[in-house]
Amino acid sequence: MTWPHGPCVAAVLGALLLAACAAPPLAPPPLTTPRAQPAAPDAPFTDSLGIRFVRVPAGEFLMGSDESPQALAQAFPYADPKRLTDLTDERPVHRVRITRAFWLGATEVTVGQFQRFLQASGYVPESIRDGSGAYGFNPNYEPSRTRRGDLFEGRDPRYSWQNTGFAQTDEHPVVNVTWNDAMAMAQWLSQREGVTYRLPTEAEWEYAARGGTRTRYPAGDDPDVLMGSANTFDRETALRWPRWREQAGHGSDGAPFTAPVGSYAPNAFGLYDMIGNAWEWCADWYGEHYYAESPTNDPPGPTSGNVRVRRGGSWHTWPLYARVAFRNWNTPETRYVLVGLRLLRERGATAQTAR
Ligand SMILES: [Ca+2]
Ligand SMILES: [Ca+2]
Repeated sequence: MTWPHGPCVAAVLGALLLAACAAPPLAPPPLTTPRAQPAAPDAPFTDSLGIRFVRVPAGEFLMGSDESPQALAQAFPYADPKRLTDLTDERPVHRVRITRAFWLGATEVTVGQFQRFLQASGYVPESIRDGSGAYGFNPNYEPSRTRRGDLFEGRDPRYSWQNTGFAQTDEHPVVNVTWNDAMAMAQWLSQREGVTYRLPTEAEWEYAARGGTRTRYPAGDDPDVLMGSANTFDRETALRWPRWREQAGHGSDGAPFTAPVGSYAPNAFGLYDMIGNAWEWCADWYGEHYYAESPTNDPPGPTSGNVRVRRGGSWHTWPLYARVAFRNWNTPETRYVLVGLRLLRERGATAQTAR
């Protein structure tokens, strides 16, 4: 489950010296030999940290949702009616044009990729740098006995990107990372590889997640489609949070906590886990009324704000909030056990840097 607000709790870039390798002079190729060209410039590739990127083409889509509270109540009978009327920031549905193709991480950034970033850059994540830690799962923790009533134990210095309280391999999505951490990773990669890495805008994120669909989820309208297509709050997860078992998906999706990235089928663009697993930070400031004033072409989000957008839901998100149009946000220094990131790499990457 996820509250619309989530926890609102309060970049240093490392330097990398790349050794320049002086290549021996090459003889000019014979005239009959074509110049070396990437065989398929738009084919997926893997960057220097091992992040696999796929090409998302330019295009148009209808952003947002105008479903009525009545329609939502039919699909989500256990939802609090008040919450169904609170979703006005998804309106109006409006046409958005993504004018440039871009590369997007096929998966969320993994624990292993984030660790390689830290090792190569010297960057220290915010939860460690400020000493206050992050959030984690403790089976003995009881939310109702705490002042905040938060779903997870924290903040606590024992928790960080390295310790969530449940098992995380190098292939699981990194969580407990702040928006500032995400930006630091993107900026460091940009410097290292000479091309722009960044977070997707909210519009780019929804366009990529929909993959041409207009349904509640990329796999369809019925909340039950989540059980085979995404890692959300299922019956297994609800065993640990029985208070919200009625909100859970109708079955098991195979993962009570995070799942290794790419465990479920990709969408039409070849992107995995856009819905569920870990929330994904977006570049934008959050604007509740932004959709009414959004430009059509490449909307960048509001010019100022207090909180940053996150999208897609997580392993702990109820089906209502795992809808592709749902919007959520947190302060840039928030670190939470449900929130990770996915990176965007702008086009212009050369074959030499793409491996
Ligand atoms: Ca699950
Ligand atoms: Ca996700």
